[in-house]
Amino acid sequence: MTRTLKLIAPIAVLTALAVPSFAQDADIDINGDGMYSYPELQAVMPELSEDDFTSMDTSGDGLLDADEIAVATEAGMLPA
Ligand SMILES: [Ca+2]
Repeated sequence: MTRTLKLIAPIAVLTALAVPSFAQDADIDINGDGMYSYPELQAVMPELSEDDFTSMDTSGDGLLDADEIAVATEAGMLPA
């Protein structure tokens, strides 16, 4: 193992532990609640319209949970 890998490996483990079991992207989920809000998504997808978000938010609670994210990703509305 190279010196660089020895440094990176523990960080990778910590990152894996910090991610919820449904593995949302921490770069999008700014507040770490495991769900994507419209502002969080729009920060990384500026072209995302509120209508697009609403169509992905099937429960209508204003947040995309793991199931809604999975469905939207399958449908190609969110990057995998
Ligand atoms: Ca929702």
